Amino acid sequence: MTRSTFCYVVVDPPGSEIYADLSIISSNALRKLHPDAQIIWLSCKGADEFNAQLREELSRLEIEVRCIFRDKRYPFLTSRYIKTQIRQLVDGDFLFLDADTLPISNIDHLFATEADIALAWDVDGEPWSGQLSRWTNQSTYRELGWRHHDEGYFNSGVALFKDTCKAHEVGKLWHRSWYEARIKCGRLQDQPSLNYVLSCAAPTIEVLPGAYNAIIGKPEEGWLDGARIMHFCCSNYDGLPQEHMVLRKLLDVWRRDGRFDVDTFLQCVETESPFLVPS
Ligand SMILES: [Mn+2]
Repeated sequence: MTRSTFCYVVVDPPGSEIYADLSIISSNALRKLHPDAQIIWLSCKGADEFNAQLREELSRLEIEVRCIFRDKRYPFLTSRYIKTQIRQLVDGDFLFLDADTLPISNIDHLFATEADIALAWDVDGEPWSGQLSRWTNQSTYRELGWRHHDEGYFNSGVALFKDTCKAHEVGKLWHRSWYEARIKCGRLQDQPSLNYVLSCAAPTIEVLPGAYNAIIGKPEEGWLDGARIMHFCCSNYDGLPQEHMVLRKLLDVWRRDGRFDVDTFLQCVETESPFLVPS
């Protein structure tokens, strides 16, 4: 049996390692749930350029770091530049995970899908944040004459790409369309272009239950039932998980002690709740 492959794009603002820290936490969770998985970080630096604490953990967790190109000046742009090319940069089937995700259950079965791509819906309905609302992306769609999938708008924080012709076509078009939106509308986000491409390239899509991309703060009920991958959407909070969240404690302990707080993680696995259990 082949090993499952999981990928992150890790690009930090100058002087910060917030996304590296979040990615190391998510990767630690993955390693607990998937001891044999291949974990790849795509970055704008090599493994030896992270701080000593991260370097040690990268090596302990056997994470492969690939430096795609070196440019630390425009982190938001660079991370999307890499993320939108991910299908071309990684071989075989893989699951992409945002740095601010936390898997809390083995998810190997996702790879068995017959579809080209698997991903979950984004927030639907009323706009409530710049990144997540379909509504706030409408100007980009209008300006470029784009449309999105008839049934809704997907979140790109958890996305399975199979090694199929159609998935590769989506990958190429995604990067090209993202580039077009950047040049013509100054739009740097990767979700508008991905949603456009999913509607026009028409890959087969497995719509994952929301539990595989349990977006914390989602205003709908039921989003955490049987959660398997939590998505804390930290970019809405300047990169930092909110105080009362499990991910914040995992981050604080990692930064303070240089270790993955297994007890807090296991509590989260057990309770399927993003909130810290009161002590
Ligand atoms: Mn995210």
